[in-house]
Amino acid sequence: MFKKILIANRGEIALRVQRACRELGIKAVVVYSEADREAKYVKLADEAVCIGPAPSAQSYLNMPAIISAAEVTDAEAIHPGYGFLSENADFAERVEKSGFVFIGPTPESIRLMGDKVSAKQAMIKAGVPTVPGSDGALPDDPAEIKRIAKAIGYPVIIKAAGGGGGRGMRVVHTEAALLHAVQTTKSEAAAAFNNPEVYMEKFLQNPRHIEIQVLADQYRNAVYLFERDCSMQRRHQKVIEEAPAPGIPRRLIERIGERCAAACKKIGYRGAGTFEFLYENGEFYFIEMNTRVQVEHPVTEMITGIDIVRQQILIAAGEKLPFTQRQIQLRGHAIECRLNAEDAYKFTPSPGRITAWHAPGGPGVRVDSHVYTGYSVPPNYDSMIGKIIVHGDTREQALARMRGALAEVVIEGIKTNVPLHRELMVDANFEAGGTNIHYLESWLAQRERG
Ligand code: MV4
Repeated sequence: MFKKILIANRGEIALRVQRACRELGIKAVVVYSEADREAKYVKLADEAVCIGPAPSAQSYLNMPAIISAAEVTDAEAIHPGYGFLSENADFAERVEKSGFVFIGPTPESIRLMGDKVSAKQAMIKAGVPTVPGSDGALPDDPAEIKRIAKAIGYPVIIKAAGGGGGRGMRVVHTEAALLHAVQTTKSEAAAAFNNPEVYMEKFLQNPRHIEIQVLADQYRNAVYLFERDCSMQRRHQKVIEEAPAPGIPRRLIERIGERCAAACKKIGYRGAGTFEFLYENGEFYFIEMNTRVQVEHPVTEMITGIDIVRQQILIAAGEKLPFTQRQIQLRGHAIECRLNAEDAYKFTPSPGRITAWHAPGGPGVRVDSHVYTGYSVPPNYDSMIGKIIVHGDTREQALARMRGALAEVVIEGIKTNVPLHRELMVDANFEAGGTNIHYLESWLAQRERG
């Protein structure tokens, strides 16, 4: 097993990875920017190395600085967390070329999934259902583009191969608007991702966002850890996640889960991963794969009892998965509310000093956060300051526990989205379960109108 790991991230995930290290008897080195000098995970770490000024480009995205920090501290492996360099294939490659273990998939897997056209083609080959669309990237010939759209049927969506997570997409409703939309998406993609390739899909109007968590080792063993429903989002930022997904038959989850695990084996995937699907009218359609640990991973940890970050580390150290699919049991229901330092309804960031922080507690309540009373939320990074995750035997119990946790939590000095969560947890449609990806935005618009 590793003796020392470097954590190339910040915030709550830096603390989460440290906790997994501590449990495994591994020393944790953190890197931090000048803006994070006073952060809790910096104080708690075994060693801490300042890697640059506040802007991410000069710190958490600074590959040479991070690799140097691993060299000077004698770390053996690097955990990238989520965001920042976590899905950067070049970083994974440089980490390994420098003699460290990258705690994640191979650079080849990251690259395969980073290009959404090659990801989709790999999934089709592996038998994972995808959204009907163009076979690979769109050709240049306008007549052919029109033919493809007509065959798919309007509305269609044009997506950049280099995009993902909602970046570089455009919906097209009519043939009259098609070619201009393709051209615009291509030029934007060339500028943003240095890759002008685009592809086309049938545009699904009211899907849910359901994702499947997987774990795979380097010996072609792979399992799925069920699903998460991440439909409650605004502008591609998830707000609430839960598992299991309300109302989806378990046999459908088993079928799609088996396909995901089989795909992992087929492509030689290793580590934790997430298959993102749109779910509409009882069907799953693959859209993207994330090759990192995700913000919402605790929801899955709560319903399976499996520590996903611990497994990432064990897999990277060359261990075999310690369980088979049939040993993985779904137990109860979990819900996560992301806590953001922002205005609850206007969503404007609200960095600054937290003058009071009281975390909720009690049975089935977990809080993953790096903040404390007196901590200053820096303005330089994502506004997420933590997550409340609850577990219950049933969805009703989990909901009751989340309502209780949100009633208990105290965060003063900055604005947070706690009031939004309190409202959503008593919303009749959320309570009923199964709302789609548009629900929150229309709920907010409705609320605005009064
Ligand atoms: C779609 C779609 C409808 N039809 N693809 C947005 C993020 C990126 N991961 C894929 N996205 C979408 N792709 C087809 N063919 C609707 C979305 C979408 C969405 C997906 C998941 C979660 C939230 C979303 C919000 C708006 C649009």
